Amino acid sequence: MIRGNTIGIVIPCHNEERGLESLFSRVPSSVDEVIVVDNNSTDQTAEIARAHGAHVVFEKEPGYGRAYQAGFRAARANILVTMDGDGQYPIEHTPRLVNEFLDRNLDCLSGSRFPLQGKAMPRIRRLGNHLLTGAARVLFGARVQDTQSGMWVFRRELLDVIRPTQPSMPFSEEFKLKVVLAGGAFGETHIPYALRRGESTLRPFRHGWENLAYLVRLRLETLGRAQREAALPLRMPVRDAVRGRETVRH
Ligand SMILES: Nc1nc2c(ncn2[C@@H]2O[C@H](COP(=O)(O)OP(=O)(O)OP(=O)(O)O)[C@@H](O)[C@H]2O)c(=O)[nH]1
Ligand SMILES: [Mg+2]
Repeated sequence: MIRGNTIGIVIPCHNEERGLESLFSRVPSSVDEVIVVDNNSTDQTAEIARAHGAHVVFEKEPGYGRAYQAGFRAARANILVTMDGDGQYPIEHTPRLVNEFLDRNLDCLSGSRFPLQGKAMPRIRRLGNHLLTGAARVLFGARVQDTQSGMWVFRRELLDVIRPTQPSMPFSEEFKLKVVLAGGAFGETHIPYALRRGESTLRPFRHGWENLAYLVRLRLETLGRAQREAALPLRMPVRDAVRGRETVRH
């Protein structure tokens, strides 16, 4: 619990037994629930998560976005924090991020990994990340440093407003850009990024193209006002809707 808010961490996992061990050794005491989504794992992901007191949810269909949707459905906390199961994100920074999220009165606070410290990200991925974030800036005019970060903070009710739908890797950029497109208050704060534990299943070129194609599609879908309303049916001052005040349609 932080300043009257219950805190939940949602972690999508496909074979992350090694990363989970590292994460669970650093969970802050102010975290009320940890939801681990076991996405078709063939290792001890679910057993390890359960042994550490996590709520384990299963999702059969592969996909990063699908795994998050299953985890969000199960979450009960007021404020949710996302992160990968591979131990790369600083779970111990959760209270700092939540406090900053509250202090800055944001709808979504994302942890930016840039500028990077150390060698946690190979050069090709660094380039891919910068290209994708550059494309998002050009296409949407969004002031964002790291569209691909896996660690962000928001109130659970925000989901009813932005309704993310991407089943796979574009889920992360979709989430952040839909907050911006819906007129929400989006902010970033720097986070350290560590080396991955366990094997990566990310295919930089395939996932890079998939993410870029999604950015272009989302831009086309939201070009005109009518299209934007169709893509974001609850376009609003996000903060009013999230805080339970009357939702205003533009
Ligand atoms: N790639 C992938 N990851 C999934 C899937 N379902 C859940 N995940 C989890 O989603 C998180 C993000 O995936 P990662 O493979 O770490 O992606 P990344 O951080 O961009 O790339 P890495 O450098 O490999 O860590 C991890 O915790 C995965 O275990 C899936 O279907 N595919
Ligand atoms: Mg990762």
